[in-house]
Amino acid sequence: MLAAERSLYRNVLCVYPHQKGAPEKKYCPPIGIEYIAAALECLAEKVTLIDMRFEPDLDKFIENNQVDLVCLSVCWDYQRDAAINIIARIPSNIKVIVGGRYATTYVEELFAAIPSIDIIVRGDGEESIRDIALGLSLKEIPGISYRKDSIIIHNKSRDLVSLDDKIYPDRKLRRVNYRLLYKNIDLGLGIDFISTSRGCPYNCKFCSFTNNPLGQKRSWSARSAHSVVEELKTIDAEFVFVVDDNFAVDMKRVEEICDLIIAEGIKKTFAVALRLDIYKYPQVLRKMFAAGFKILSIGIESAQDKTLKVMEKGFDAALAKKAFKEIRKVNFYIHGYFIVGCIGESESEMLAIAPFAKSLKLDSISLSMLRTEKYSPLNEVIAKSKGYHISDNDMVYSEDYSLERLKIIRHCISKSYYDFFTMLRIAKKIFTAHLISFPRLVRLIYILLFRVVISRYLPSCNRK
Ligand code: B12
Repeated sequence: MLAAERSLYRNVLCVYPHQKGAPEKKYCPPIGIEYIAAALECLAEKVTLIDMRFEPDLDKFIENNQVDLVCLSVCWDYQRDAAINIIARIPSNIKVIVGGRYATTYVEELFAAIPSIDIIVRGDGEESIRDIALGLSLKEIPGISYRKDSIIIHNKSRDLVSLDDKIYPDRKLRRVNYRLLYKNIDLGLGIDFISTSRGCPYNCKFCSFTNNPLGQKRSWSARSAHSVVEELKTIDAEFVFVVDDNFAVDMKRVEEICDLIIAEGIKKTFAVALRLDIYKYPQVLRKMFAAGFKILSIGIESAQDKTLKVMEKGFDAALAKKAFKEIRKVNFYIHGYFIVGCIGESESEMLAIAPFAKSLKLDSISLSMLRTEKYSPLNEVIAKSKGYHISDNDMVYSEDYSLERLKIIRHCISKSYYDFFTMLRIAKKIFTAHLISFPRLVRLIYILLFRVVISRYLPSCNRK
């Protein structure tokens, strides 16, 4: 920070909004707003970070702290109502800035629903919040929408810049220890998120990884290996979920990260999402495993070559088999993503997911319904496909397969995949891949057996 750089705002409250009843995942640290807090930290005198899932009473922070700026993150649709209620209680002399994926997609709607929002930051927020805090004239700041008198001004979108190696969440601002939960039962494991890159250079038709929520094409951009490992050193949790859309684009960077982790003696278990193309780099795979990258999530999407072709996935079923044969030579826990209801697929073609996933010898799978977004390239495919429609909540269905029918098919695939032997394999893999340390594993088994099983069969034990 230059000595002259001071925020217009002295005392900032960064808030992850929540209200009772919203279907939140309490084990997920809100790193979006933490990035904003990190960008403001070197400019303002005081930055306080509140996760309302754990500290629901925001009033006390506003009353006692002489706050002059409140920043709220609205990432999911279910945070909208919380944001409305929270902002209504914020005194009008305090500036209110909102950002996040939902806010970016529904700018007009949020301004209309919440008269006291001053500014909405669209897309990535670090640069824009910094410009606002430094007092740049609003009309000069790209990527924001704001109220002027009674009209809403939308500035042009911000060009997507390379990631800043210096800005990442400051764990010292956290007032919460995030823990892995199963149905709100603490499984005894610390969890954290890290974002090492944004975007994906591929152009799969069903996916919006190459776009930000504004539909802007985003090229893959990454932090240096050194910056990633510096951040890792500030993380206590032993389980780290890398939130990158595609972690393994630049193999040299992946190797550098692994080398640094090993050299620094950092011992954690990482989960990453990447493409199956990684099979071409056996030495990188071995190094990743040695550095703790033990859980790989890989999108396969469909068992049908025709679908993989239309979706422009870049591989067919035969190549997927070859790739997983190679990847499985290292003892990773492999999670596969599939989509139920891909365009043009019949019920039997969808049901083929379970045997196909078994033939790939995946450890676990998740089955999403096909869904689109305002700027997804999938919209173009749907428009050309007769009989296909988009529901109010952006799910794709057809005249042959309603959403209800697709959910039943999904249930059948899941039931057929997760049989006794698959569950046994999962348990064995957790053990043999050392996904968690032995004492933690014993503790986990204890918690699962005594707390989960007993609370399920003896519900009265849980009653207050
Ligand atoms: C962790 C995660 C989850 C977690 C949930 C987290 C939670 N709290 O609920 C789990 C695994 C449960 C999950 C589930 C789902 N997810 Co998800 N998930 C993610 C993931 C991997 C990371 C999110 C993250 O931390 N990003 C990193 C931070 C830094 O980015 P950010 O939050 O957007 O913050 C930036 C800006 O938004 C902005 N900003 C944010 N807040 C604020 C506030 C202010 C004041 C300002 C100025 C700026 C600002 O600045 C930040 C820094 O630049 C993203 C992919 C990704 N790489 O982002 C997908 C993603 C968010 N998920 C997605 C989807 C579709 C889903 C599901 C619907 C999938 C499904 N089929 O079921 C479900 C829905 C779950 C739900 N909550 O309802 C999509 C959302 C698409 C969209 N535009 O809405 C994403 C983007 C993946 C993708 N590209 O398709 N998900």
